[in-house]
Amino acid sequence: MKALGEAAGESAPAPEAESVRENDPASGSMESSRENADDPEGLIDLTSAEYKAGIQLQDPENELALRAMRRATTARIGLGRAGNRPSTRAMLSFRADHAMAKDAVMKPVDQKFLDRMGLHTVVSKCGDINEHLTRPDLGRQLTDESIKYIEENCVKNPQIQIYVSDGLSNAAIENNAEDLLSILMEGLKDQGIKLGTPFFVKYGRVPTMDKVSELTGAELTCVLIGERPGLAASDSMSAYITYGAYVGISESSRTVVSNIHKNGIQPVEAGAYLSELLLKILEAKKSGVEFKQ
Ligand code: B12
Repeated sequence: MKALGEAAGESAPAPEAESVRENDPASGSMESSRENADDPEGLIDLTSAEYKAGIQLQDPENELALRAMRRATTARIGLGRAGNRPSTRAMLSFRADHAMAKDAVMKPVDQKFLDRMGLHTVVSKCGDINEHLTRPDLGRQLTDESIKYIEENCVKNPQIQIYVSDGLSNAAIENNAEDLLSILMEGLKDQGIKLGTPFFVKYGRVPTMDKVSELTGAELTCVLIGERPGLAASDSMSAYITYGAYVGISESSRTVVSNIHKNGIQPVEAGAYLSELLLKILEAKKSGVEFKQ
């Protein structure tokens, strides 16, 4: 009761307000919750990196060590508990991440985004998102109409064919492809590389690139594709690269650069790295396990 009285007093600061977690969005203090409830602009984004870097445990034995551990991993550690249940904050954060992951898979890539990028859409043999999720074999094949489009409209026999595909995360494409693709294409053009016509494959899987390679006659093919979302990142994109790809080529012939997103490899940085990597693979005339970086 004494502590309560002091905390409520006008001159005495509340013990919670003096703690090092005063400005920590993840501190879980009643003070910050109240502030946010009054000010909708100040609502905490439970999925943000800033929130996740904070700690939620009320009285950690070694706060510095716990902070260091939380910064070192995206795993859900040091969440605390309410009795034998997760705290409300931990539960809400989990559900928010899960919702982001579901949205990333289920929502289609925004057509406005594709228009802005100037990417024409071709489609795999999957008729809808449920078929895309349950029939990876159909996701690896293109419809006759898509094949015709590529044959009639795309640059033939490029040295490098780059294209974009939703894969398993539309958010990955919307958040990363624009920055990366422009840097990558510019970098390769500057080196005098003959580039293929970029386009977008809806409901695509990684090995769809083998068909694209056959259709365009590309020496080297690179797909920017959405990774299966997890609870740490729902908008992570990968670049899969195959030299001399054909339908049925072994997976070990691919090189992959994964985890391209705002809290992983930054898309601009990945664009610069990839343009160098593609040139090296082109020169070596091999990709995947045979290619030594
Ligand atoms: C799902 C997954 C798998 C699944 C793929 C099956 C499937 N369709 O779901 C399984 C369990 C088989 C798998 C196996 C392996 N994987 Co894996 N996998 C992933 C994961 C979690 C998501 C991939 C994804 O979303 N792809 C996009 C969708 C649209 O592709 P898809 O067409 O449905 O599926 C294809 C790709 O997933 C691809 N694939 C999956 N893993 C790998 C790894 C390599 C090196 C290559 C070339 C291709 C590849 O194979 C699938 C079939 O064609 C990523 C993590 C990440 N952050 O990306 C790791 C990841 C890509 N895998 C990795 C590794 C190391 C492997 C293995 C080499 C592990 C091993 N030692 O055996 C094998 C290689 C498999 C292969 N195809 O050659 C690493 C690659 C690291 C790197 N930069 O080289 C990653 C990044 C995980 C990690 N952080 O270490 N994987």
